[in-house]
Amino acid sequence: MSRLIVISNRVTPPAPEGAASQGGLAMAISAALREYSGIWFGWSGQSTPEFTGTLNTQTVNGVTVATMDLEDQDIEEYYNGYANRTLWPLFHYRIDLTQYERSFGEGYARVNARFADMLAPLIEPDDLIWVQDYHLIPLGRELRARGLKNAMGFFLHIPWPARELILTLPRHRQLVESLFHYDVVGFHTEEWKNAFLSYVLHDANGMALSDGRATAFGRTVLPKAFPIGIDAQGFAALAAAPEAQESYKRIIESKARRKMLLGVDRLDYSKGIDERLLAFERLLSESPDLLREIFLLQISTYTRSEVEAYQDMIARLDALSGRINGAYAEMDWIPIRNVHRLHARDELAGIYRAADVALVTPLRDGMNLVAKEFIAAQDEADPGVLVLSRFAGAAAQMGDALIVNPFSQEDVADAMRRALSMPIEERRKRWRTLMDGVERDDVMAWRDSFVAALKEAHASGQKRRPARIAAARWDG
Ligand code: GDG
Repeated sequence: MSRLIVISNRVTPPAPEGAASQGGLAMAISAALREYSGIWFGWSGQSTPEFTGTLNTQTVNGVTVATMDLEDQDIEEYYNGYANRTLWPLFHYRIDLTQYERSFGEGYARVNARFADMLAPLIEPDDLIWVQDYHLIPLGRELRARGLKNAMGFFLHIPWPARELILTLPRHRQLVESLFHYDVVGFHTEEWKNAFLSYVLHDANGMALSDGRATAFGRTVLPKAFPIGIDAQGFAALAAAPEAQESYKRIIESKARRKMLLGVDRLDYSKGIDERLLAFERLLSESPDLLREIFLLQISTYTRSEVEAYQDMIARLDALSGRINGAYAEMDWIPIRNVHRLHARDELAGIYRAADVALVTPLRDGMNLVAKEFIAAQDEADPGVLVLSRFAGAAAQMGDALIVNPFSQEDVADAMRRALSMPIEERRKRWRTLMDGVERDDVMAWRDSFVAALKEAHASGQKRRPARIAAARWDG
């Protein structure tokens, strides 16, 4: 069997079940690699004064991880710069927050070349190469330039933006052209795939072929939707396990028979947390009967706190929840519990299970795994209700949630009211359909369908690759 080589920006070695360190992507990659022997390659998360080119290799829980440290300038320009100050806001429709600096583009190109230099010697001819996410779009091109002819796929975990937005990026052509060095380019949804095709057709003079492939820049690629899932059975078992029972019981006790609405997000402007709090405030002001009867537990964990947009957001969120609490709290009731602490995974599973309503209301989100985890964690006899933004990739699969427009406070407040009073039969019926989907389209299905498409696209051998690939420039 071919080895699977997975490359992502950060590598977090597979942690024991229930550990806090594993986010959605890390869980997905660990699951993918456990089946296939292979390597998970990427940045260690550590900095070094000068790049040494040293590779650290270890095998944890049957998965071999190979990491390298990056120097401070790399981290600033590539990670905090091009990835988190340019591509992340732009791809989440926030051109108001997007910074276009030439030095960021240079750092992005330099680090992608470093990844390729370190990785290329580890690759064997039969290996399947699977590159993850927006940090590493040019990596396939860099590997091809070093002579690799392997099956090579790329998966984008965030939305692909409308063409009007991507045109604001200096050197957008180079970015898109890089994607044509892969055999397969995966997106979470048809919507993101179609946005990519729209650029290819209108701005790259390309064509969509009847078999699903697209051609442009003299190359052919298969763009395809592969909606990511979670380890549904594993998560459901975790939520029912004794460790999760502890947090479940603590919440049930502290609810004091009130109903709990729950938000769980990485603290990020794309997640629509401010807008959610404002919608909750609206609910409180419009429904006096609900005062003292409900509360919102908002868990927002810090990420990327080096970037100014995130520091501003933390201050805004704390001020907003403080203001709402100040206006509505009573001596024995607080409407918003604003929590920034990171919870262990089993603790989180228990919290999901104790919630009556989950508010997953991002303004733009590639997929959103919290929506799926919430469903998997429910007690089927008494399941909670999912309120889900139509701008999350998950909405394409989870039509039995209460779908809302997160930009409309009225819409979200109405959905909260409806969720809080939904009869048990309707809750069970909606949950059953949602759970069937979460179980069917789980993370194993995601991995298997991507790997199968990659093998097939590569074997079809239609691609004509030039013998030499000129170095790309990213300093626009
Ligand atoms: C990107 C895309 C796409 C959160 N708080 C805690 C904690 N979490 C975990 C959740 C979930 C993960 O973090 C967040 O995953 P999301 O999918 O919601 O969002 P992103 O991190 O933005 O992920 C997204 C995803 O990639 C996969 O393709 O769905 O659209 O933006 O798993 O549970 N985990 C623990 N403690 C916490 O306090 N242990």
